[in-house]
Amino acid sequence: MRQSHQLPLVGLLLFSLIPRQQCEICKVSKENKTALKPLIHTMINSNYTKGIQAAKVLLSLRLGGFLNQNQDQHLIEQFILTVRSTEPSLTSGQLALAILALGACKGPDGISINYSELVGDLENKFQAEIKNMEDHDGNPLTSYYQLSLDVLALCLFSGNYSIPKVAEIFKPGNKNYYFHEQFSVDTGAMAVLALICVRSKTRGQNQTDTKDLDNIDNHIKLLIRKILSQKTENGLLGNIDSTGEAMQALFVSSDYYNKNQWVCQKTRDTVLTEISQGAFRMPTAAAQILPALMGKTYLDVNKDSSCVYGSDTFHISTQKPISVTPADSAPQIKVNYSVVIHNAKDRIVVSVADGSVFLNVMEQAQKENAALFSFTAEETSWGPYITTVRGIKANTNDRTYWELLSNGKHLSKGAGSYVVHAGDDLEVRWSTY
Ligand code: B12
Repeated sequence: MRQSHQLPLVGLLLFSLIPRQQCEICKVSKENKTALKPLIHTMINSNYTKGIQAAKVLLSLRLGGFLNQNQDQHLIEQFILTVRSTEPSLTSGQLALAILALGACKGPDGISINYSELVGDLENKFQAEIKNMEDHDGNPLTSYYQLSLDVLALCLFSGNYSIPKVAEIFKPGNKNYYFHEQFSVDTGAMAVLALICVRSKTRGQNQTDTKDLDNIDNHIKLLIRKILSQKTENGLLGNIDSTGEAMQALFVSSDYYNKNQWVCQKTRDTVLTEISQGAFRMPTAAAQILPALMGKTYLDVNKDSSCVYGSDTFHISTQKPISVTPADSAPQIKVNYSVVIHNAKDRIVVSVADGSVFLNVMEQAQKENAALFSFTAEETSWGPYITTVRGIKANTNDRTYWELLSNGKHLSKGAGSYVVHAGDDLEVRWSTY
């Protein structure tokens, strides 16, 4: 059931009667925009403006109007080439993000994009996800985060998808919203954005079964409830990296919860404090938080509306991002490192330079004993993702992966960004999510 918009009681200030969208209220003011500069610099001065990993960065910069026309033209031209050359090997969510980035707004004349071909390919990749779920105990080829991106892009770019199927698979109780039985706020937020899009496109359509639409309404309501239940004392939604997309989900779904359930200014102010303390150093992390701070959501993607170009010129670097590897002169620290497979634990103590990240420890251990500590990593939009350890490979069909822990605690950062401390007990554990 939907919340009704009740007028505030007599005595409240007149301006509170003016309906204002959450995104407008929460948007960073003009005077405070300089606070966002570190995010923009992180995104622009990274090699993530190249390759398929650029999709989220490009989407974010274009939605926020942070590029000038030349930069936009240059980046889009480069990105089209990337998409063309990699398209068959892209996952469904990567292709969906690429479509959202290319069609975020109407770019410079002279660039033509064949959306119908891309959308057709996405329809096929989405079908393959569903087929995989049917064949493998409900597990998609990738994740529900990606399936949500798929539905969002198909919905915004007039692709085909089945509304009854969407209503069926996006039930909030589905295991794919959970990792280790913990609700994934990122996944829930992306699903809300997709479902709100589907819901708004079907408003007033007679041919859609009202039962499916009621179910979708119910899913949105329950997902929002779950997202809000992950609100922390200081207003973050889930953790720092899920907050941006959760804010977007809450912006577009204000009809589904009571206004007093979320003080968006508190969330925004905590995020601004985090930025001033150096958070969001990774381009993808910066890209996920920026749209919400500009009062934008992925539902603002519109290929027919002209791009807004910023007057600021940001220098675009083609260099690799500054490496987190500490200087050779840094003092050495000792850390414990273990590979855990079921009940078997192989442990080693390694010395690494102070300031090293988890990955450096894994590399050192591999150097010292390749038989026990060999591993492989794959470059992703969040940095290196550990795919195999001792030849054992993560697999989405049986929901297995290599989990990273420090001192027994599940880490909320990856191997390439978690800075280790002397005496840490680091672990990669063969786990099921
Ligand atoms: C799905 C998912 C997973 C799945 C991935 C497998 C699958 N079924 O797809 C599982 C549950 C296995 C997983 C594991 C981890 N995850 Co995860 N994951 C996500 C989620 C919800 C969606 C990723 C996605 O599909 N993106 C869309 C596609 C199009 O982009 P992509 O770059 O091609 O996606 C790939 C990578 O994102 C990669 N991946 C997933 N998680 C992580 C984490 C890191 C650090 C890296 C480098 C890569 C990576 O898997 C995707 C498929 O290949 C994101 C949320 C988000 N906002 O992105 C969190 C998220 C990326 N994960 C996160 C973390 C911390 C982890 C772990 C490090 C947790 C841990 N302690 O072990 C591990 C990775 C360990 C390792 N082996 O390197 C954080 C990263 C934060 C950060 N600052 O680094 C995020 C942002 C969640 C959050 N809000 O905290 N994850």
